[in-house]
Amino acid sequence: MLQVPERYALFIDNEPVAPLSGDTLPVVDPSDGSTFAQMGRGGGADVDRAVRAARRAFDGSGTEPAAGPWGRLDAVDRGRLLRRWADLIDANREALARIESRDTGKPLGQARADAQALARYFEFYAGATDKLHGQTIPYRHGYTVLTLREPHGVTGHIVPWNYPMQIFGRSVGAALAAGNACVVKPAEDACLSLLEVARLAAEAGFPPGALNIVTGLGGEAGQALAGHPGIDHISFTGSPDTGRRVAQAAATHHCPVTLELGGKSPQLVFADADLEAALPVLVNAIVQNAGQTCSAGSRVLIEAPVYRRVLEMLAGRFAALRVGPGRDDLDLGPLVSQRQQQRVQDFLSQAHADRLEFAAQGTVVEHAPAGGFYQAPVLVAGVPPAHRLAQEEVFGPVLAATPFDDEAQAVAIANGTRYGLVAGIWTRDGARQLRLARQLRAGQVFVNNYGAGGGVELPFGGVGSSGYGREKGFEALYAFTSLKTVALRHG
Ligand code: TXE
Repeated sequence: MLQVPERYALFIDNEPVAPLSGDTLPVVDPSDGSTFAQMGRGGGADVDRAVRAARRAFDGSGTEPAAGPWGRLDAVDRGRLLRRWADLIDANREALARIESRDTGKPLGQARADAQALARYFEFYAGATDKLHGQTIPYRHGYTVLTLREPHGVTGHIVPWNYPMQIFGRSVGAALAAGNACVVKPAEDACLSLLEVARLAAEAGFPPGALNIVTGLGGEAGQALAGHPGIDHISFTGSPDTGRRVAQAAATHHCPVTLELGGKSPQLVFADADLEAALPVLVNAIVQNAGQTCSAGSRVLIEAPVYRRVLEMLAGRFAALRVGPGRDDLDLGPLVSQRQQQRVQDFLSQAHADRLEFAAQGTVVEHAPAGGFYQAPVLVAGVPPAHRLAQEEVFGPVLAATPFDDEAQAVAIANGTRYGLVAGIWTRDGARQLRLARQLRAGQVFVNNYGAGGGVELPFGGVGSSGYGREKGFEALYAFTSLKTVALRHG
């Protein structure tokens, strides 16, 4: 059984190490606002230490590339290690879920699903390590041309606080499978589960330096990682503004970047839709993880003839939702931090001032501690497409409902934000399903379901301010490799 120690160190070369400064940051329990542990406040010098550890694991000490203990490992053996790690995560699933729930505030059941998804990522990528092929290319007479998929080397991963285990799994799982050594900077608001997961990697047998974790602040450890010249690829999940800063820092040494920057994802409900099937999915898509989900379905666009009916059905479900401490495993837990709570309340105050219709609201249970960061889920109706609530990511349990008259208007509203991550279509009309799947500006489109980004096998990522590059599935493996073309002239 994993225990929650009071002091968490960084994780470098398979060892817990204190930050060079000796500084720590408080770990806050969102359910009551109390500090229950301290984490290391890593800085630039710690990032440098972690990058050098990763380089040794990948390169070794000599001049030959990829000659370190990790870099020279056979693909099949990388897969076996990932598989062993997946099994250890599975065996420790309950303990990891409890840590994640306490650290992020999410309901225990949702944290359990995250731990399961993490193990599943490693299982998927474990099976892929020895199936990542190059090609032979027909070329001129007397030549043989082939392509090699080679790991970048050392990859950096900046992970947010909303789904630490899942986002770590999708990015680090694919990077390690492709043969890279990793340096990870978790979010200051939620990092404990990842330190435990790293410890399990050492137990599984990963060589020192293959996986390193530097906790700390975004502007310190995160910025240092993005700009470190020893990093060969950066994956970032977070806000568009920070994503821009990360890409700019990486550009100083021409380092490729994958950015996943959230969204304002719409679900389009047509009058012919199976409403009974749609309703629970529409609600879950914004309530899951208290709306702090990059792919949250935060806008629902409803065809005029069924607008009032759908609104009433949604309102009934919203009114029944209950919010409380993660350990109670209700529909929603608290938001991750006071800052996030304030952000959501600012959006709602503005909606109120603009006289938008608050159609329904859930309940925070009476026994929820006063110091916790609770926010009842809210359904706001008649939201004009240009309103801030329909344009910007709230990252909280707030669903904006807007009516539309016809298909063309629905597409125009759906595509009318700077984001483009996920979209959902609810209709029985097969031609419309395909037409809209093509017309909607998004990296993933779901028809008569909404994956909320789920599905380890499904490539995921955005367009516009939702970012670029793809994670998950086999696509992620391509992103974590660099393609080399070898042309042999043999006559
Ligand atoms: O994000 P940041 P914040 C969105 C969501 C949320 C808003 C603000 O709308 O309300 O962003 O959240 C690290 N260089 N998303 O402030 O700043 C930071 O330590 C390098 C959507 O938490 O983007 C953390 O690890 N790294 C999203 C990570 O970046 C830096 C998930 C995310 O923090 C850095 C989270 C810097 N200069 C928030 N500054 C999604 N796409 O799912 C911060 N970081």
